[in-house]
This record gives sequence, C-alpha cells and structure tokens, in this order.
Amino acid sequence: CSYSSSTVQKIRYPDGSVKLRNPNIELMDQDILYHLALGSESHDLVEMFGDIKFICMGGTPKRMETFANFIMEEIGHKLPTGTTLLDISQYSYRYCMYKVGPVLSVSHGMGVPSISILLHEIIKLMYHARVKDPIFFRIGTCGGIGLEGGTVVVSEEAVDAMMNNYYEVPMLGKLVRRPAKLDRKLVRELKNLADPEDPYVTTSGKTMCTSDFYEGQGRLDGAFCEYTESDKLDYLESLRNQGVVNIEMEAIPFAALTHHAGIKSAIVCVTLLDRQKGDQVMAPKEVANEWQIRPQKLVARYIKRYLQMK
Ligand code: R2B
Ligand code: URA
Repeated sequence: CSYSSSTVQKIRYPDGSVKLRNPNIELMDQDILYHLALGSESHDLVEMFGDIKFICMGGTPKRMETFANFIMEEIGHKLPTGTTLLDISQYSYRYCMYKVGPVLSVSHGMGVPSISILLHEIIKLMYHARVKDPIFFRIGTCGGIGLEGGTVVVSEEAVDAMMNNYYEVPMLGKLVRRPAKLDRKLVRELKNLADPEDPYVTTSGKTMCTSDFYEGQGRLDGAFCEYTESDKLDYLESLRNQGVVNIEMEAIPFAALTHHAGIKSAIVCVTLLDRQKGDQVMAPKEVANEWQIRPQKLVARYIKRYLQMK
C-alpha cells in the first residue's frame, strides 16, 4: 500500500509540494542537475517547471519524444506557430526531456543505475520548481510471462531478481533498504481505463526488475549461458506461480525512490514477447512501434481524465 496520509504530509509541504529528505540541498548556493543540463541558479526552475503535474518516463529518447508529441495532440496543447518541441536536456547528451503543458516527458536509459540517477535529479527538480502533488509514470517495454507480445501490463508490485520487494543500495559500505511500493489506487484507476474495444489485453501483476537483460532474465541467447533450457523454463514457471507477469530493468528503483519521496507512481509496460516461448525480440519495427504506443494511450487517458476533472 502507499504511505498513509500522515506520512505523506511529513514528506510533502502542506500545499503538496515536494519536500527533500536531504537537509544539504537548501544550504547550497546552487544545485546543478548535471545529467539534465539544468541548475537552480542558472535556470528559473519555478518559471520553467512550476506547472508540471505528470512526469512520464521511458527508456529511449525517441519513445519519449513520440510520447511528447502524442500527449500534445491528446490534451490539445498548442505550441506557438512555427515552433516545435525542444529537448530541454539536449546538452546533457544523457537524457532527453520535453515539456508539454503540465506533462514532462523524460528518457531514463536502461537499467537501475541510469533510472536511479535520473530520479534523484527529477525529484530535486520537482522540489526546486515547487511542483505540487506530482504523479510519476514509467511507460516501458518488458518481457511477458505467459503473456503474448503486445500485452499491456500495469505493475501491482515490484520485485527484484531475488523476489525482494525493496531497493537495496550500498551507502558508505552498508546496505540500505528502501521499500519498493507502488500506488494501489493508481493501479486500479489505470486498469479501469483499459477500453474493452482495445484490440489487446491489459492486465496487472508483479513486475520483476533485473540488472541484466540476458543471464539476469534467464535467457539462453546471451554471450554466456551455464544453465539448460529446461532450467530456464522451470524458473519462468516458478516466477509465474508466484504472480510475476513481466520482467524489465527499472521497476525497483522507480517504485522505491518515488515512494521514499512521497510521490505517487505507476508502471505501465508493453510486453515485446512471451518469455515462455522464446528469448529473441523478433517483432518487426512497425509492429513493435505500434505496441509501444499502447502504454502511452493508457497513461494519456489518465492524464486527459485528470485535466478534464480540474
Ligand atoms: C526494458 O527494455 C530494456 C531492455 O531492452 C530495459 O530498459 C527495460 O526495462
Ligand atoms: N525488456 C526487458 O527487460 N526484457 C525483455 O524481455 C524485453 C524488454
């Protein structure tokens, strides 16, 4: 479950804006968000980002640029004539970032370290910009377990490759654990936005986050492999029996760091294949591109609903 409202109060200011659980930041003359190519003194972050409500992140810069253009259409946001969207973080040469009205579309790269660095800087950005009650979404891809390619999965829980539901980070030579919790209400709301007319399945379950795509996900087609196909299939079946429906590489830090900051978050991924049927991602580009729009559509429905209710 998510934080009780009293805990959230302690993590947020009374007006809902993000409080940092780090006393050092407010004592600093300036805070450089190095990997975003932004800074608290070099940029007016309140002016630039103060009206943000939704932060949508996904692995690749191209997908997040597509999402920015898609959400612009969906919410009817107009740019000044003759202008196009600008990648705010282009000079970081690390992540991309587009702002479309109340929506920020950001890439997070692949894997735990990459999304963890991004989350530190995005959460600080929320604080500097005095953003109130932001909602974070990860819009991603994954391997399905017993789910055919193109299935949309809303994560109910995140587990690591050892089935732990926390993010364990070595700090000063000691392991620190942070619970990886997602917002249950948001999961229900997202699932309810699946349209029975959608020509694909939208489901939910546990998401396993690994730190490798090949051996870490039980693949047989990496540069190395020291187990048999039957070991792999037994393993995937045991994951399935424990409620794991998909495997990806960012769910644990995403769930844990948003939860630690008192920020509501959800993960919506599309499966690129059924891992019980194979390892290689073989869907043709056009098919994979259409599949990748599916989580975007669900999140766009949520955002539109929210903006209409305001
Ligand atoms: C899904 O796809 C990527 C690996 O191909 C990784 O970022 C993930 O979570
Ligand atoms: N992303 C993953 O991490 N695993 C897959 O199998 C597909 C996409």
